[in-house]
Amino acid sequence: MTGAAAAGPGNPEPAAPTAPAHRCGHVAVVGRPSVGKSTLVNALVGERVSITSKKPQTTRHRIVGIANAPGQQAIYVDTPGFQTRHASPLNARMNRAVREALADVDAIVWVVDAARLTAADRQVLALLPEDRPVVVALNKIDLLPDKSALLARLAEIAALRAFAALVPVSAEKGVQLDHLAREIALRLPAGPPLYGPDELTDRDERFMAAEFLREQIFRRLGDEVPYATTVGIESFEHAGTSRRIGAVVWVDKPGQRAILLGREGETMKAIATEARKSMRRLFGGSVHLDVWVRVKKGWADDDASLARLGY
Ligand SMILES: Nc1nc2c(ncn2[C@@H]2O[C@H](COP(=O)(O)OP(=O)(O)OP(=O)(O)O)[C@@H](O)[C@H]2O)c(=O)[nH]1
Ligand SMILES: [Mg+2]
Repeated sequence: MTGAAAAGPGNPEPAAPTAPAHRCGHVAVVGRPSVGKSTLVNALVGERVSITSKKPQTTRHRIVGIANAPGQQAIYVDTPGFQTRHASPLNARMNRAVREALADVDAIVWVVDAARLTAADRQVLALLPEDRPVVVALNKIDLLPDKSALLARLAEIAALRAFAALVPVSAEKGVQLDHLAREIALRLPAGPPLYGPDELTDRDERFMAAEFLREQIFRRLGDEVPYATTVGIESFEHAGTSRRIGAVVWVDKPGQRAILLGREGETMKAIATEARKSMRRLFGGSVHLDVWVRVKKGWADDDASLARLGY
């Protein structure tokens, strides 16, 4: 007969497996465009490290956001929405950033819209390595009129693969994020923190300044100009707690420059004002921001030009 002998004097209880003293790992956040990946990373980090907008393909780079909790550090890797429809040099680079982010992470958060699962979602799932734990975040549950539909969606997704966990959340409203963070933490390996306690992202202030400008362009302008735009930082002076930043917004055509500037420069002024607020919040201290809009035809059309612009 097998079975453990009773614990007692001279027959000590076997040591229970102890939880590691500290956990730390990289967690890729992936999904099709606009499902709320960056909103989720910001909510988990507790600070806006990745820009967001209603328009698909807002995120163009791999961006790290760091979340510390007692005994653990989760290093979230936000990624561009995986593009399945339009082939362009920029999209190819963005998809490459997704594939590279997946290559060396300890766990994956696959973000889907709780309202629907599309062919594009399934294509993203097919990219996810089978040997890594995948936690599914069913996002935007605040928008579901009929909560019973969620049960059917959970069953539909659970049938696709053996997932580590499925968690309905609202990244925007902060619903069930603790639960999601706990499920993720269980999948982090033992290890010391890789970032200091005050670090929020792996990106520097120059990058964040350019991103906050791009965010306002995505949020404020119609369907053409944001996709024809990139931002470069020409100068960044840091003295004490104040920063003096010179930025150039590059567009593809003169007509787009006119739209960005707006009547008497009003549109650009509003964009710069809002972007500066985000910079002040993240950097602390004062920010003086000068922005110029310039035309560079075909900036997104070839690899050499994209590489020069930091893609
Ligand atoms: N109602 C609601 N809106 C959300 C939620 N999460 C994100 N959104 C909104 O969805 C839109 C897209 O969010 P993003 O975080 O930019 O999405 P993304 O997946 O990073 O998009 P790309 O970077 O373009 O792939 C934004 O307008 C967000 O405010 C949510 O939980 N509820
Ligand atoms: Mg994003």
